[in-house]
Amino acid sequence: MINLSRVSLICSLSILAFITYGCSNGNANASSATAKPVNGFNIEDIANFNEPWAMTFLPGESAKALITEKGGKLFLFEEGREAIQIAGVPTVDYGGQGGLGDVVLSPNFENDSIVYLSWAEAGDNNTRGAVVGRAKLNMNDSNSLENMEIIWTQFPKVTGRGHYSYRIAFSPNGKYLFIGSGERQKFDPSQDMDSNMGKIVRLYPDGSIPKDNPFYTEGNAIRSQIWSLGHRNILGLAFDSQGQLWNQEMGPAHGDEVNLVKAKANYGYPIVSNGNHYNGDDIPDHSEGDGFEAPKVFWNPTLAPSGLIAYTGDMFPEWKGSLMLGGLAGQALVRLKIDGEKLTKADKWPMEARIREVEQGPDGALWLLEDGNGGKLRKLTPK
Ligand SMILES: [Ca+2]
Ligand SMILES: [Ca+2]
Repeated sequence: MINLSRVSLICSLSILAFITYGCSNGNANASSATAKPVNGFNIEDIANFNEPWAMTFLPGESAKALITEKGGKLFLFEEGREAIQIAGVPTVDYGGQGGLGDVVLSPNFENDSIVYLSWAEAGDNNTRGAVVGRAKLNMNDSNSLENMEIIWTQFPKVTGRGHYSYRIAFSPNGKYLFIGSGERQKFDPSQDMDSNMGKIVRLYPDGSIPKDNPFYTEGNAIRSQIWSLGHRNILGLAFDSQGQLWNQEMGPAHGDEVNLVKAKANYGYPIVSNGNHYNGDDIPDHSEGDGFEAPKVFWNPTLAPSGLIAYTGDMFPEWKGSLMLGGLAGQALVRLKIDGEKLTKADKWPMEARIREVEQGPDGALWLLEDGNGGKLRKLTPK
């Protein structure tokens, strides 16, 4: 359901596109771009998407990216051009928090053209679960995905449509694939070693399991995947330039976290959290010596974080080496400063919209995707 007043505002400079496309399918209309300075940077509105969820830039100097829409569409976006819909996306179980999720490139994309996607897959008896698949992106004679193969499945499939997480990140050397697997709003799976829910898993790019994973010797197909546990709803996963893996996750009522992810570490959910249950029931806060890894930063009240990158560009020199993430409920862009294993809150810019995804363009510009119908693709450059 599109909120017409909001969409007409967003599309005020591209009425024709609104009529033709419902202002949703990657309406990359250069004439609609507006630049207004906000807190030290200019923001240009570049295009609109329908419930955009994730974005990743392609190699090269032009701003060319793949963008997912939660309803199940994948677009090839190029600045100044109409976005092209990519065929061959698998059927997704759309609803609640699920549908089509993350998109990332193979570490060897320039040679193998392989793209990784995550989505919600329906199971039997009204159950569903996240999966990760990979396919070849053909941009030559067709714009389509070929030979899609599922390489990872969330286990078990459960009822409900929340907390899939399904964020994907490759290690800097390209050797390992990390997947954030949410606890599906079922609480206990985060501590249950016979489920890969509420975990971060570590695989090889083909989905096979590295023998040096921390629980590999327990000889169980699920345990052997697990890298870290005690997570809730992981909506951002990124390596920094020192090779450290960070995740952000939504806490229960407040207590959103950014964690430095380490092998075998237990991040405590649902036993400890700096938030509490939505029904008001207390969850003890993280405390020294409780046996759980405490977050490096947390938010109370909530930010409802979404998206996560480590900024490496030259366009905003003062952001170099920082984590950048969005806020959904918090409607903000956030910068966190990394100092070794320490993390501190540096900046929080109000964006007056739910921010779903953050990415760095090839020239170092920062790109944001807003959440929801007609969600704007916005480009930030220095003032
Ligand atoms: Ca991304
Ligand atoms: Ca608490």
